[in-house]
Amino acid sequence: MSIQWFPGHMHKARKEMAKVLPEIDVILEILDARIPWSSENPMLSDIARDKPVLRLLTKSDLADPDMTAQWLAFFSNDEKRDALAISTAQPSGYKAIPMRLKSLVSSGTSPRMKARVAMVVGIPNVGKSTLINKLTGRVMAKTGNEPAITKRQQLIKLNEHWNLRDTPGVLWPKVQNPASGFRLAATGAVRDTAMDSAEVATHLLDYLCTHYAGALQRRYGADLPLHDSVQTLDAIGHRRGCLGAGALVDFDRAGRLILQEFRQGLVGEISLETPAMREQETRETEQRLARIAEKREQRKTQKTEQRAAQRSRRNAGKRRGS
Ligand SMILES: Nc1nc2c(ncn2[C@@H]2O[C@H](COP(=O)(O)OP(=O)(O)O)[C@@H](O)[C@H]2O)c(=O)[nH]1
Ligand SMILES: [Mg+2]
Repeated sequence: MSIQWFPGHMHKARKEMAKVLPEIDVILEILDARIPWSSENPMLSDIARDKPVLRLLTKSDLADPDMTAQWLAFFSNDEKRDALAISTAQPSGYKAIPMRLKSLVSSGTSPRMKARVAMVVGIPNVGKSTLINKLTGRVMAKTGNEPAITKRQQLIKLNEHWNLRDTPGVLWPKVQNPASGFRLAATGAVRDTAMDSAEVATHLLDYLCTHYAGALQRRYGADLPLHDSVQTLDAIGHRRGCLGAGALVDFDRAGRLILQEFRQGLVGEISLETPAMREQETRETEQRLARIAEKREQRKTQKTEQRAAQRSRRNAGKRRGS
């Protein structure tokens, strides 16, 4: 199943989110520990400005523990923001959630009669249903390795002080940023059938050859070529027998094999983003947008000047003619 995000869907999701926000005490923002930047929904931070947020880095069993530690430090930088790594492989992370929720809202409030509400927010397939099921110890929400199968839920009781609420509507990831698009495809967050497996795999290999060369060589052979990702893919295809006509490597099959092994964690504990990359890409995007705005401004000024020049030529012509 593939999901596409259209402006109409995005507008509707934003409206639904804005409607429920006043009743929410804490946002539980679920991010993929391997891509905490690209798996963010870009609208959330501007509409939920003053809400306390507990960020949960899911699937941390698949991520690089050093990078996860960097992200946790990056995300827990003030009293309204906290972050925790969780994974189905380690229940201790889930168990810490109620305490963390409590400390995010405890400052200066008197005991309440009503239970508080934490809203579980995240892009499709990031692990929202799995989290809800783990927290409640029951199967409340369907899970699956396919996006958007969560049934609309109302409130689910976590304990006597807290209720959980699922995301209203479907949230999109950073689809506008091309580099994010490839990372989302590599992790399986978006299953865009229009995206070529070999291309996604070579993008992934570009990153792995530079940052996780050891892990690649352990998996696919110590003499694996690492200087050019197309050659790396070719070599892996040969070694794994992903061959097509004329005993040549079938790049599509080789690409699918690598993506599958990466998603299952067979290549190793790997993260595709760091806080430094987030800063840099944000800066680059801002600079790009600023340059576009500047060009637009320049064109507007040029047009105004051209029109004024035409007008004065016309007026001069009229004066000569009269
Ligand atoms: N390896 C790993 N897989 C997970 C973890 N949490 C969820 N998943 C898998 O991710 C997929 C999507 O999970 P789901 O809860 O349905 O995501 P949702 O669409 O956000 O509700 C499922 O195949 C889950 O088994 C985790 O901590 N580790
Ligand atoms: Mg779900």
